[in-house]
Amino acid sequence: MSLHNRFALIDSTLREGEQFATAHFSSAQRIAIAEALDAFGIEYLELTSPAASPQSARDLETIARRGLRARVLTHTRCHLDDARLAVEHGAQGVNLLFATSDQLRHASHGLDLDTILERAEIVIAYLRRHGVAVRFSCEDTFRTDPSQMLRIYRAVEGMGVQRVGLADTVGIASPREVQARVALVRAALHCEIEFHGHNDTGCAVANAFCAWEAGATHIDVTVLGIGERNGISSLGGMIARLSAVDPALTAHYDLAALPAIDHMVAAMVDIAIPFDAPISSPFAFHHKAGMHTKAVLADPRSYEVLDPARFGRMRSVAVAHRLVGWHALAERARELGIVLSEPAARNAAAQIKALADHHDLNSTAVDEILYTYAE
Ligand code: HCA
Ligand code: CU
Repeated sequence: MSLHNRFALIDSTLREGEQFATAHFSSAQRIAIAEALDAFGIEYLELTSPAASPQSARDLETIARRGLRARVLTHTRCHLDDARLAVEHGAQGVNLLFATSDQLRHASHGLDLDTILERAEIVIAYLRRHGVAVRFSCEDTFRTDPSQMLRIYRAVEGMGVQRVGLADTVGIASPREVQARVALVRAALHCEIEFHGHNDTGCAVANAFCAWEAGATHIDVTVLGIGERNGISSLGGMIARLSAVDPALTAHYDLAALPAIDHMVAAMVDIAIPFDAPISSPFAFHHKAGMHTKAVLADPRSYEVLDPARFGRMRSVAVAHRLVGWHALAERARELGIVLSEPAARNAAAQIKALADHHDLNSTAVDEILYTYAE
C-alpha cells in the first residue's frame, strides 16, 4: 500500500449535498454548515454555482467573505458567464466540469473534444487572470475513453489548472478501476488530482480511499454522503477509513465534533442518521452477542477498529436479549454497583435468555433481575 499524507477533503454538502432529494438549505443553514465544517477543520468547501439562483450567489459571497480557514470553492459549468459570477461573488477557487463520456456528451451538449478544449481554454484563462484557483473535471470520467481523458487532462494542465478531477458520476467504478485510472493520471500529470465518487453500488468510500492510495490529493465528501440519488462518499466514512489506516492521518480534525455535524445536517434534510453510518450511527459502537461483548470488555481493540472516545462517542453493550453473555451482565452489574459472582452471572444469563426467547426485554427488566442476584 503506497501511503502519502498529502490529502485534503473537499466538503460538497453545500453543492452536491444540495442535490439530495430532501435538501433545501436556507441561507442561515448554509452558513451554519459552512461554519461547522470549518471549525471541524475541513480544508475546502464547495458551494452551489452562483448561476443557480440569486440566493445561491448571495450566499456564496457571504460565505466566501466570512474569513473561514477553509478555502471556498464554487462548482460551475465551463461557461464564461458562470466564471464571471464566481469571480464577482468572491470564490477562491472554481471547480469546472464538462461532460466527456460518449453517453453524457450525446445526451447533454453534443460537442467534440476539440470544442470542449477550446471552451475550457477561454474559461480557465479568464479565471487565472483573476487569480482564482481552477480545477477541471471530466464529468463521467469512468465512462470516458482513457486516452481521450488523458488528452483532456494534459491539455488543461497545460492551460494552468491547479487540479484535475475524476468524477464517478454514475457510481459505476470499482475500487480497482479507480485505482487504475488515478494511477494513470498520476503518472501523466504533475498537478493535484481530485476524486468525486457516487455511491450507487455502495463503493463510494472504498473508491475514494483507493483514489487516495493511487495518488489523488483531494477527495470529495458530503456530510452523511448526501447528494444526487443516494449520494457520494460521506465525510464520516472517509474519516473512519483514514483513521483505521492510521489515526495520525485524521488527528488535525476536530473529530469529536463530527457526530454533531452529522446530526445537524440529518435534521436539516429531515432524515435519520443511517444505521450503517460510520462513527455517528447510534449503533456504530454497540456490541451485542456474548462472544463480542466478552472480548470487547476485555480489550476494546478486539472488536473496535476505531476508538469511540476520539469521536466523542461511547461504547454500548446490549444486555436485554437472548444472545447475552455473562461477562456483559457482570459488567452491567458493576455499573449498577452490584457484585455478581461468576455462577450468579451465569444464572442471571440463563434466566434472561429463557425470558428473552418469549418476550421483548428492556434494560430495566434486566437490571431488576441482576438485583435479585446481588450478594
Ligand atoms: C453532477 C456533477 C458531479 C460533478 C463532479 C465533479 C458528478 O451533479 O452530475 O465536478 O467532479 O458527479 O459528476 O457531481
Ligand atoms: Cu456528483
